[in-house]
Amino acid sequence: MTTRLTGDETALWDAAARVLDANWTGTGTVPSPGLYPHQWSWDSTFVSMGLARHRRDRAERELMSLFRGQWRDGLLPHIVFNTDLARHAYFPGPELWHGDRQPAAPSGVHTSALTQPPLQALAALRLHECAGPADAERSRAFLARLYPMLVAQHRYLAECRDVDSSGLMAIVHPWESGMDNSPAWDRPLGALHLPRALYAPGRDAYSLPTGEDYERYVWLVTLLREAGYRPEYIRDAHPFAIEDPLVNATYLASTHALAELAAIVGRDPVPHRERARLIHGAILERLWDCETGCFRARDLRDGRLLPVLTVAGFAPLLDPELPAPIARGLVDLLLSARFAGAAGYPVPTCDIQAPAFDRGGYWRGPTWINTNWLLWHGALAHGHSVIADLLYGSTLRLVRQSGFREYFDPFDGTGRGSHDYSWSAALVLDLLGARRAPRAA
Ligand code: 2M8
Repeated sequence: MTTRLTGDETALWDAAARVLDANWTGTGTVPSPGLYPHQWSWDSTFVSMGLARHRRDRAERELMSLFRGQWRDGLLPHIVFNTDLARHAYFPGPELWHGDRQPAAPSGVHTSALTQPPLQALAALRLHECAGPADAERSRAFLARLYPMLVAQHRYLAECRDVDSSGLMAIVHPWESGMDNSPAWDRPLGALHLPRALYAPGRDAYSLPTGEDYERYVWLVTLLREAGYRPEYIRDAHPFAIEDPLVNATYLASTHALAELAAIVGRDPVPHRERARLIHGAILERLWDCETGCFRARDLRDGRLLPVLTVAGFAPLLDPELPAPIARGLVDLLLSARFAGAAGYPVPTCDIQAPAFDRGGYWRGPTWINTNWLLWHGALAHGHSVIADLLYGSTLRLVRQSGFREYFDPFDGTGRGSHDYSWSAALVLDLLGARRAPRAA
């Protein structure tokens, strides 16, 4: 695509690049310096997709910095801590995880012991696709270094997170979904049996006001930590084990990407293709709900689908082999008054008509740039240009109006959460870059 940016788009591009420059630490990019001062895995991965169009040298370093934290069993942690910061810079810091006592944890790097949507192979492939002829050889060499780490990450997911032997990966904590307080998690979180002592005397442990969510998050980490994060514990006993459509749609997209990367670096793509086929089938078989016409998360502890429709339910659009009638149905639901149809600034993260919907509630209603971006890709993959154009336009309108905020009110576009949020800036670079010729770093 050789379209030139307009003056307005050039200004937006420069503003986005400035945010990423300011949030660059020298080795990686923090999501936002005040609120999130460490490196987060899906944040950094989105950032690398934007940097691919701006500073590919930094995009490579971003991914490598993330993989510095990879555990010996392949787990790619969701946080790599900057230990130069004061202990109270962010809670929970390294002390919650006891990584230093885990034989599989890396030495000399402090990390969490959870993961996040596995988008890294997809990012690596996009990085390669964005490389000009002058960078082609260097890009191949980078992929050759990264490929074994990606394979180890995917092996961990297949061996340690396929809790129900279904082909899908399970998340064991809401933080792993990236959509921390999504209303989808209310039921499994509400069913947790927390020790009474964690609560102020006389309070009902099961009433789940928002303020108690944090105790439940920390309690889940405590259980995992005390079990040494063992896969057998995760499989047989951990009370939170969920197959989420967004997490698994990214897992599928990255598995496809891994097959392509294998071919590029001269390795065997077939095992990745086979795994992708398995994931594709299992998403349809286990997470598709024909009654609501949407994908829903499955709670492996009671075998039931979780009731609330969220933006995660549209993420299987990322699967290029999703049957066309299902893709069409998803687009209709997306355009309906439950999602984009009643929001001036789509896509809200939760069904507007659900009682749990909260226009300012973090992952309970606001619009986020990363979920819009994922759906934009999904819509493009299925040739649904009307919804793709709607997502493209409304995402740029949000940042033009309110800046690179963390999330946005879906009705009036008011910016919320932190300012100068990295993935909001990075994905705008990618959106703008998708419609113009690459420019030199
Ligand atoms: C939020 O999650 C962290 C915990 O991992 C938090 O609430 O402190 C989520 O929005 C998550 O998706 C994101 O990766 C992280 C950093 O931006 O913040």
